[in-house]
Amino acid sequence: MQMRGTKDSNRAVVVRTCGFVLWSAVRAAATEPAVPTMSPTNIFAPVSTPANSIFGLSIFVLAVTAAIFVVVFALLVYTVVNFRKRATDDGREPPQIYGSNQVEIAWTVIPVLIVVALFMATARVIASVQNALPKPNAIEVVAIGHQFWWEYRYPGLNVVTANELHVPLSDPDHPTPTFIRLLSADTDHSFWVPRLAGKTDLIPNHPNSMWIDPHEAGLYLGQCAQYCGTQHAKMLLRIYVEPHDDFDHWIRLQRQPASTSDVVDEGRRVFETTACINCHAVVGTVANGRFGPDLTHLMSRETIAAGAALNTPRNLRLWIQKPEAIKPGSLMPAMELTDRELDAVTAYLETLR
Ligand code: HEC
Ligand SMILES: [Cu+2]
Repeated sequence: MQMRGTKDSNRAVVVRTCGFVLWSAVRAAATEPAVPTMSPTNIFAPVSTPANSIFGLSIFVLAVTAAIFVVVFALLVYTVVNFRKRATDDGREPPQIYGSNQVEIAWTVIPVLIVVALFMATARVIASVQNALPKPNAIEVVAIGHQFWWEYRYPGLNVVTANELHVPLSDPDHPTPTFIRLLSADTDHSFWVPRLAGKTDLIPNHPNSMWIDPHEAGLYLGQCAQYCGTQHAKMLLRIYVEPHDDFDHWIRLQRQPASTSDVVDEGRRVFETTACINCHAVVGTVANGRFGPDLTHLMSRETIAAGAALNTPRNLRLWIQKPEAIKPGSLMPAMELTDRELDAVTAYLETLR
């Protein structure tokens, strides 16, 4: 009786626990947003022609290989079940059959045909993506990979920025694609924004190119896809696709010289008398370094350090004080500024809109 009682209460605990887990799961599912949030790097949601072609090809290859899997697995199961050892087995070797020309020709020719079909489909997609010529109204961008950030130049528009690339929306009827020339300042990097295009490497002394024609506005994320050093994982790609008016507005603002303000004189003095200016440019001032990101319109960016942190005053101050705290191994040194200097420089940078 005693034993039974313990068992029963044990069972009650188990039932209650299971119930709680189930109830929590149901509640979590019910409070899930109506539209499930999709991964911003979802390879199954292309919004640009090159990404679309690659998606179509992947589905085709998956379908063919899935069909092969089903046929082979079905034959395997049939054989295992049908020819298993039975109780009536007399221990003698079953009849040995070999050599059927028809069967052997079939299982040689069919796979060859399948491989040829996959090859042709792939070659067609590669050619259609690679041989597209820049249209006269295409936007031209030069992307330069640095350890561990991205430099973007718009040669035709006279704009230089870092880490956050802005491109116009491309209406399929009046396409305004963006052609990107890929260069590297140091080692190999790779440009990969899955929803917009395939992966293309940035190789020193070997210019590559790629293009995108996004037909949905939004922010598309990616990441350096080639190991390039310690902070490779925090070398993020952010592409802002904007309607034409917004894009033109952004370009206009980027072309303006750096704003000036007397209130932040002290910070500006610290910035301009420290090694900061050897590595950073602020157009219209003595700062013309090119080793690090252009800071002329730093405040127009949502993130700093290639997407490693949000561009808030606190993060900015922390970054200048100790880049290691946000991005260990980054090539920006800690400049050993005093607290007062840090506040002043941060206040100055905050005016670079
Ligand atoms: C030796 C060169 C060097 C010096 C000196 C230097 N920086 Fe940098 N800075 C860099 C590099 C490289 C990066 C990019 C780091 C990364 O994202 O991996 C950077 C990034 C930054 C960023 C973030 C920019 C962005 O858009 O992500 C700010 C802000 C910045 N530096 C401010 C300063 C200030 C202020 C000083 C002087 C106190 C300074 N830097 C001194 C090389 C330097
Ligand atoms: Cu990289």
